[in-house]
Amino acid sequence: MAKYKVVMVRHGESEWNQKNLFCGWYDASLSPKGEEEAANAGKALKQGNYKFDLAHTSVLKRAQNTLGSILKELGQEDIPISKTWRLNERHYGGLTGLNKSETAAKYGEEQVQIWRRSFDTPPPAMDTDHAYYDQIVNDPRYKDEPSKEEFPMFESLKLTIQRTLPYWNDVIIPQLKEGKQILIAAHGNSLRGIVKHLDNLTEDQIMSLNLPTGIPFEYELDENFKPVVSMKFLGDEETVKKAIEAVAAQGKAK
Ligand code: DG2
Repeated sequence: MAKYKVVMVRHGESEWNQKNLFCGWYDASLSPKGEEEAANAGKALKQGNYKFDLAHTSVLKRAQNTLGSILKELGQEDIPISKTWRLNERHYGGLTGLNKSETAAKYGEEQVQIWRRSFDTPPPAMDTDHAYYDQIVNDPRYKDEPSKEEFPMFESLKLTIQRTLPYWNDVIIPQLKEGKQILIAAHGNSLRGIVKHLDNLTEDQIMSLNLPTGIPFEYELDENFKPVVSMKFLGDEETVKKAIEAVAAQGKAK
């Protein structure tokens, strides 16, 4: 029987999703379509009568603004919001800022699929002369954490999970145990990490999972935090399917 519920959402389309650029820790804004997706996510949750006590998000504005928009639609803007780098998108290393299709044309679709979806093959590291190195490394939002030792220059999904899961286990689980209704607004890969953990997916199974932008999904969990209902999207099946296919296709050479 389900004892806990948690709702998660990948942010609405960002300007860099729209341009099909590897984004990672670059702090892209929502595109107009992404803003609309975020508002629609809020409307869908409102229609479903969702009420939240607490929300969690990353330190990146595409996730924070999606959350803000959802809470505004819900009329629940005053709930406490925790922001953590542990929910950030995976760090796309040297690929940050490159166009996914152009990268596929240059290195092959198979290589891009490995960089995007393999479990433990990381993208190339972000060198100190990378166009976005200074902007990311010296961003004041990271002045306290992550520590210099923890600060990534690239992340595979495996490495992303290693820094996201402690937050799930040490912060979110205790709040669920207290009976809190929780909403998490984060990113394609930080959420894929949580999904892999919850559904106990194999490395192969997680490779084919793509999360659509701006469509909330719910988990119902038993007393051991095992899913009773997995990834129930709040959207019609056809729309969700198309949105998932669109994400998968981003790594195709044109
Ligand atoms: C995308 C995910 O992250 O890209 O960093 O480019 O969720 O923050 O838009 P998000 C990025 P893919 O792994 O789907 O290529």
